[in-house]
Amino acid sequence: MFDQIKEFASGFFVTGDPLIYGADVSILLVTAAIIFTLTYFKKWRWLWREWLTSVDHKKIGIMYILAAFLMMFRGGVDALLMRAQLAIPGADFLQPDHYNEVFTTHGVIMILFMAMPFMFGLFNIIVPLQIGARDVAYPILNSLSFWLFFAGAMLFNLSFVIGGSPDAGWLAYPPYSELMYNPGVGQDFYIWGIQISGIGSLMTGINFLVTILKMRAPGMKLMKMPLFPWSVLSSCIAIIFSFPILTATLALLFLDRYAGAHFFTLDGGGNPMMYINLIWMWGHPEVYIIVLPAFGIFSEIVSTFSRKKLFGYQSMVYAMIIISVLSFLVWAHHFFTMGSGAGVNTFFALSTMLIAIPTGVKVFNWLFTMFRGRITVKTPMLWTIGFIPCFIVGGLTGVLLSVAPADFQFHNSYFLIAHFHQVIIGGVIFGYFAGLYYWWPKMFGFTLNEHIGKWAFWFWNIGFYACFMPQYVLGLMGMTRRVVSYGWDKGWWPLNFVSTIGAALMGIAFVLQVWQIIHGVKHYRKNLDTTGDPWDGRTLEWSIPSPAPHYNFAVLPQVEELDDWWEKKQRGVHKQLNNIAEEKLEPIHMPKNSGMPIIMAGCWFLAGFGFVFHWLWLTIPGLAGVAICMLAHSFNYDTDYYIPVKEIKETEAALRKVTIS
Ligand code: HEM
Ligand SMILES: [Cu+2]
Repeated sequence: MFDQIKEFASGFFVTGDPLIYGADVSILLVTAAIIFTLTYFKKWRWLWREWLTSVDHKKIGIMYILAAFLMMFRGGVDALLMRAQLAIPGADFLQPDHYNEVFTTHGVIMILFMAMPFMFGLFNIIVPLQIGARDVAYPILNSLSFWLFFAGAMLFNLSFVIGGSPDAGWLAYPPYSELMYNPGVGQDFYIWGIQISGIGSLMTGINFLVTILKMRAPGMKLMKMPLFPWSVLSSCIAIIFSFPILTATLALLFLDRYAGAHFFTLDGGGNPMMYINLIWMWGHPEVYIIVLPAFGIFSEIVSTFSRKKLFGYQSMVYAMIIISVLSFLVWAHHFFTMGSGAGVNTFFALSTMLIAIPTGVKVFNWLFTMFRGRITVKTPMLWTIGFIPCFIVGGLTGVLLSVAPADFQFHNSYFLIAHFHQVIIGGVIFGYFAGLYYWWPKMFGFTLNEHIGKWAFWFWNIGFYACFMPQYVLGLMGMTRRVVSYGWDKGWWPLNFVSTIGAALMGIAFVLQVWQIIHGVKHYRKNLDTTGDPWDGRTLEWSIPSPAPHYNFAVLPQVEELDDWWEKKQRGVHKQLNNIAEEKLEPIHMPKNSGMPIIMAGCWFLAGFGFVFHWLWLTIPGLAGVAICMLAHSFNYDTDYYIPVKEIKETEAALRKVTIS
C-alpha cells in the first residue's frame, strides 16, 4: 500500500531537482499565506463579490494585468536561467532536458500567458471608456474569457511541479511532441493549458469586435473613433480568423497523443508538415494580434504628448487593416528551409516584405505627428520614443529574414532570436508599458512616480540592447538557437557574456517597475489625479473622473468630431459637461455579478487535468460541470439591474466634487 502511494507520488510530482523542491515549498507557503490573510481579515466575501464574480470590464482588466505581471515574473526567471547557463562555455547549471523545458515554458508563457492577458487587460480597461460605452457587449462572456485564460495558465504552470513541463518548443512541432518521442504528460499540459485559454481569447475577440461595432457613443462614426479601438478592432478580426485554427490544430495533436490517431505521425501515414503549416497559420497572425494594439497605444500617446492631431489618421486606419489581412498570407516564411520549393518561397518572401509598407507608413505618421509638436516627455511618451528606433531595427532585420535564400543562413540561429525579441520586446512590451503608464491614473486615480519610471525605462532599454544586439552577431557566427552549451573554442563567449549582463539589467528594470507600483500605492494621496485628465488628453476616457465610476458615463457623450474631448476643451464647452443637468440623468441599466464564469472555468480546469492524466473519473464530472453551468446560465433571467438616479447623483457629486443642479 505504502509502496503504491510512493510510486504514484514519484510519477505525479516532479522530483529530484532542488530548484523544484524550492518551488514546491514556496508555492505551499504563498498559498497558505494568502488563505491565512484572507481569513484573518475576513476578506473572502469581499474578494468574491468585488472581484471574482465581477463583470465590470475595468476590474476584469485589472485582474488580467495583475496576472500578466505574475507571468512576466515566471517567464523572466526562465529567461534568466537560460542566460545564466549560456554566459560561460561548458556550464552545466541546467541539464539539456531541463533547458528544453525552460525555453519551452519561457516562450509559451511570454506569448500566451503574459503578452495576451496584458493586451486583453488594456482592451478591457480602455476600449469601453474610449468609445463612450458603459460596458462591453457581453459582460458575462467577458468574465468567462478571463477565467478561462486564468484556468489555462494555472494548468500550464502546474506542469512545473506536477507531472513535468513540456519540452518540445513553444509551438510543439511533431514529431518532438508526439507520444512516441514525448511520453510524459508535459505536452498534454501544453495542449490543455493553451486550448482552454485559447477559447477564452477567441471569445474576447468576438466580444470586442461587437462592442466596437455596436456600442459606440452617439455620433461616433467609425472614422471618428480614436485609433486604439481601431487597432483593437483589427487585432480582433485576426483573432477571430486565427484562433479557431489553433483550436483545431491542438485538437488534432491531442487525438494523436490520446487516441492513437496519426494526423502528424509520418510512419502512421500522417504528415508533420501539416502541423507546421497549421500552427503557423495561427502563429504568424498571432504576432500581429499582439503588436497591432501596441500601434494603437503609440498613436494615442504621440498625439496627446505632442498636442497635435495624429498625422494621417485615415492612412493609419487602413495600414492596420491591411496589416491584419496580410498577416494571414505570410505564414510559410517560418519554414523557408523545409523544402517548399522556389516558387512557394518567393510568394511568401514577397508577401512578407509587403507588410513593411503599411508599417513604414505608420512610423512616418508618428514622426510627422511629433514634428513641430509641443512635446512633453512623461514616461508614456518616453516609452514611445524608445520604441521607434528599436522597432525600426527589428523591422529591418525582419525584412532580412524574409529574403528566402538569406534565411537559409539565418534560420534557427541567434539572429532570429535577436530579431523576434526586438520586435516583441521593443514593439509589443514597450507598447503595453506605455499604455499602462498612460492609463494608470484612469485605472486607479493616481499617477505613478516619474523618477522611478525613468530609471526603469533606462534599465529596460540599455539592458535590451546589451542583451540582444550581440545575439545578431552570434547568429552570424553560427550559434544556433536552443543550444544548451558550447565550447571555449567557438569564440562565442564574450558576446554571450554581455548578453547575459543585458538580461540581468532587464531583470533589475522589472524589479524597479514593481517597486514603482508599490511606491505609487503607498504615496497615492500625494499623487491623486483629481482632474480625471492628468495629461490633458484628447479622447473620451479623460472626460470622466479617475478612477471611472462603475457605470463609466453618467450621461452618454454626444460625439461630434475626432478627438472630441480635446475639441470641446478648446471651445470651452467641457465645463458644462462637468455640471451634469439633473434632467439628463436616467436610471442606468447594468449587468449583475455572476459566479458562473469562475465556476465554469474551474470545471474546465478539472476536465483538462483529467485529460492530462487520463483520469476519466475527473474529466467526465468536469465536462458535466461545464454543461451544467451553461444550462443553468441559459435559464437565469435575473442578470441585470438599474442604478437609480439618486445613486448616480451621489456618486458623481463625490467624484467630481461638484453638485449637480
Ligand atoms: C526580458 C528578457 C528576455 C530574455 C533575456 C529572453 C531570453 C530568451 C532566450 C535565452 C531564449 C532561448 C533561445 C534558445 O536557446 O533557443 C528565448 C526564447 C524565446 N523567447 Fe525570450 N527572452 C526575453 C523576453 C521574451 C518576451 C517578452 C517574449 C514574448 C512576449 C519572449 C518570447 C520568446 C519565445 C517565443 C522564445 C522561443 C522559445 C522556443 O524556442 O521554443 N521572450 N528567450
Ligand atoms: Cu511570421
